[in-house]
Amino acid sequence: MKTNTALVFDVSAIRNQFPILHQQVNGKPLIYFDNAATSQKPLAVINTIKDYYEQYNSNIHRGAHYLAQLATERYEDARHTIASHLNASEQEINFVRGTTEAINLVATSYGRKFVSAGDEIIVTEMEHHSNIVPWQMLCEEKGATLRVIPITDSGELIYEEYLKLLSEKTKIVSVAHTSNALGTIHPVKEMIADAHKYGAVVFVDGAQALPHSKVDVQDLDCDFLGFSGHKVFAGTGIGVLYGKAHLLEAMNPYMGGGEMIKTVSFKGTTYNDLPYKFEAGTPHIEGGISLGAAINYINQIGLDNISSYEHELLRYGTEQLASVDDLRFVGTAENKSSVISFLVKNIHPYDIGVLLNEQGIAIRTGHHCCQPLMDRLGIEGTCRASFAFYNTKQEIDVFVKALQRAVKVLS
Ligand code: C6P
Repeated sequence: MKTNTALVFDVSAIRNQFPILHQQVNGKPLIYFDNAATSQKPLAVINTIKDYYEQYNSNIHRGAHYLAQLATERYEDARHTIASHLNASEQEINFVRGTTEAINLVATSYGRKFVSAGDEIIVTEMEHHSNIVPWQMLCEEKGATLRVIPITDSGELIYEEYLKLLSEKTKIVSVAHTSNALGTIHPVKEMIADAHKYGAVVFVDGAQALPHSKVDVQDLDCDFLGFSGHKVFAGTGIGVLYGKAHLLEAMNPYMGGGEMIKTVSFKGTTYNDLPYKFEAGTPHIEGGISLGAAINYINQIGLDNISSYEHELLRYGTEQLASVDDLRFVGTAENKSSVISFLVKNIHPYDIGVLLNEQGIAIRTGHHCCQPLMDRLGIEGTCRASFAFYNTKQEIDVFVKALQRAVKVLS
């Protein structure tokens, strides 16, 4: 069936940009449905990393020579690309290792300074561990309290409960834009506006949003946002913390070292301007440059095209999986991204994962680093298929047949 999206979206041309997809696993063509864990990399990213090491590897910001200047220019160009992509300014874009580090940075540098005993921090019941544990650590240190927004059985926030939790005591609200385990897209813009009524700052965990949709930090009016490069078609070990400049200015540095200082003496040290204040030491140079390349790549395809194509994959995948006997979807929120979590009968998700792998299909099984969510749902884990724009309906057909075979063997 040709949809308007299919007309503008040449998936086979796109797949040709991803060399890893063209291989056999266990004698079958690889079907990669583990994109929420990490996405595959296009040639635009692979070649950027290769070019860096072949042509201009050098340390940045501190060299008079040609290679250092070129590497610095490319690194700062990438920051510019990311800033424009998020509708932020360059000084608000801090390179970090990933979402986990972005959250820890804010919990440490903002939290230690601005959260005190008796204050409250709000998260949701379906957060990734990395959006729970840093706040728990902060609460423990400061004598603050972590509050949790409950969810419905279908995996949506109970908004009235969120409103009840908000108060003058609320200092930070930290919420995933999109749940990695269920795919639920939260009403973050509304949540931010409500938190701001009480003077709280809001951290948006953008790990599962950036690969699939346009995120505009000014439109959201979020105070902080973090995301991971490896989920957005760049390499591992690089990510971004966005913060409003006046908040970043008010925060203490996260790590001390080279690059984050203006002057150092034994009498005292002065810190560098944003964003360097939060970038101590030699950074992940080719990581940052390749993240810029990845963002340019997805913008060339167009995030609106990506969203509507993936939405169709989600619709089709959900429809096809519904035909599998005794399959139960976990997370059926109205507003979802291209993640499908499910269970079949009483079969352990891991066993399904192993049998699918034998047929060349990569899905993820387990608690997806969301143990409190699994506890709330009364399950140990799920099978999770997560799609990217290089996946196809044909792959979904093969996956559903393979799942049926696996279920037969395991029943
Ligand atoms: N989720 C998944 O399979 P890092 O590890 O820092 O790149 O990202 C952590 C993280 C934070 N928030 C959300 C919503 C996430 O999905 C993740 C990573 C992977 O779902 C690995 S558990």
